[in-house]
Amino acid sequence: MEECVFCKIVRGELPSWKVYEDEDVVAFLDINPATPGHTLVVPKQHYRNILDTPDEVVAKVFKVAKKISEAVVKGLGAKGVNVITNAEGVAGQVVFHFHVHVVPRYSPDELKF
Ligand code: DGP
Repeated sequence: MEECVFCKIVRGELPSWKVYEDEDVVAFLDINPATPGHTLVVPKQHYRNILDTPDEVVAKVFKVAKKISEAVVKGLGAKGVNVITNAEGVAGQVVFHFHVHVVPRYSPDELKF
C-alpha cells in the first residue's frame, strides 16, 4: 500500500506525533483533532477497515486504544473518551487503513481549545 497515508506514517515516510508503538500497532495524534489529545490507533499492517481486519489484529488495536484511553484520563485530565472506528465512506471513513479514534472528552469549562 505505497500510497496509503497511514502506511507512510508507519514506515516513517511522513511525520507524525507518535504516542505509542509496539511491533504490531502504532498510535499518533490526529492531524485534525476533535479535542486535545485525539489519538489514532493503527495496525502496522494495512487493512482497509475493521470489516476486513483479522480478529486478533482488531483485539490488539483495541487493547492499545484502552491504554491510550487510560493515559488521556490520567495524563490529560479528560473526564471520559469516545473510542470509535469508521468503516467505509457512508460511515465517515476518509483514510482507508483501519484505525480507531480515541477522543478525550473534557468538562466544558476545562476545554479552552
Ligand atoms: P476517518 O474519518 O475515521 O477515516 O478519520 C481519519 C482521520 O485521520 C481524520 O481524523 C484525520 C486523520 N488524518 C488524516 N491524514 C492524516 C495525517 O497525515 N496525519 C495524521 N496525524 N492524521 C491524519
